[in-house]
Amino acid sequence: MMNLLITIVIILAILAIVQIVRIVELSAQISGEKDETVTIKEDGNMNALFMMVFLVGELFFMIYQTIRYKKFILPEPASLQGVITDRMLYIIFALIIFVFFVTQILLFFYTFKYKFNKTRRSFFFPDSHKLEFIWTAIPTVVLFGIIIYGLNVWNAITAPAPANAKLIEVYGRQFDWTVRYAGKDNKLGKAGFKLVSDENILGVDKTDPNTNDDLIGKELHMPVNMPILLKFRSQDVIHSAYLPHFRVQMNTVPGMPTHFFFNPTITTRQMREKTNNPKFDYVLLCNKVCGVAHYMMKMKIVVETPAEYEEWLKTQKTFTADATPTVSSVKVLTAK
Ligand SMILES: [Cu+2]
Repeated sequence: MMNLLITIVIILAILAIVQIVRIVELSAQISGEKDETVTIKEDGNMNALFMMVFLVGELFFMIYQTIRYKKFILPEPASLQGVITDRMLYIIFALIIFVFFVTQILLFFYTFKYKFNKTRRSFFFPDSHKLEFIWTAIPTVVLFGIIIYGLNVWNAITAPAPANAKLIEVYGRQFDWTVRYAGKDNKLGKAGFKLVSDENILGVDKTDPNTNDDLIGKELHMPVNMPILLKFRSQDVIHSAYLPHFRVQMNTVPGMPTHFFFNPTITTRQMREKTNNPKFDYVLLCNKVCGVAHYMMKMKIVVETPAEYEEWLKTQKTFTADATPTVSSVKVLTAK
C-alpha cells in the first residue's frame, strides 16, 4: 500500500513538472521572445529545477537509508580496543558526511543559481593562487590529522599484551577452527607445521611438557575483563580470523604465527540483553576467501565470567586424554 502511494506521488510530481515547463514555454511565447532564446531559457530552467529536485532527493535518500539500515550494523563494541577503533571510525564518518553535505549543496545550488540569464555575462577567472592554496592546504592538514590519529589508534590496539594475559591459540585449516587453551601454566606446548599429520592435525609437540595441560576446544571461550592474547596459526592457506563484535581481525598464515591482544568487556549474557536477542552469540569467522567451503569457517565465541570460564575449562579434555583432533574426528564434526 505504502509503495503504491509513493509511486502515485512520484507520477503526480513528474506530471506537475511537465505542466510547469509547458506554462513557462507558453508564457515565453506570449511575451514574444525569439524561438532560440525561448529554447535555451526553457532548457536552462528545467535543468536548474531538476538539479534542485536531485539535490533534495539525494540527501533525503541518504538520510533515509542511514536510518533504515542502521539495525544491520554491529552492536556496540565488546572490547576495550573495539571502543577505540569505533571512535575513530565514527569521527571519520562524521567528517566525510559533513564534507559530503557541504559540497553537494554548494554544487547543486550554484548550478541552480547561475542558470541561463540573457542579460548576464560570464566573468573571466583563469586562476587564483590564493584559492588553490586554500583548497590544497585544508585537505592536507585534515588528512595529516587523520593519519596521526590513525597511527595512535593503531599503536593503542596493537600494544603488547601484559604478562598476565590469558594465552589462547586459534588454529585455522580448510575448513574449520580449533582452539587450544594454555591450561594452568598459561604456556602452550610447542607446535610446528613439520609435526602435522593425520593423527596430529594441530602439529603439536607431544614431547613438550607444556603440552600436557593444554586443552582443545571447538568453541572459543574467554573470561570477561581479562587481557586475552590470541595466537593464530594456519595449517594450509592464509585464513583470517575475524571477531567482528570485538573489532578484531588477524590473518592466520601457514608457517608464520600471528597474534592479537585485546580485553573483552561484555559477556555473551550481557550482549543478549543489550541486543534484545536471547539467541545472540559472538562468532569468529574466516574473512579470507580460502577455498570452496570458506563460508563454513565459523566458530561460536562465549564470553563469560572468570568463574564460569574456569568451570567450563574443567570440562575440556587435555592432550594427555588424547583429545587431539584427528582428521577422522574433524570430518565427523564438519558433517554435522
Ligand atoms: Cu578460511
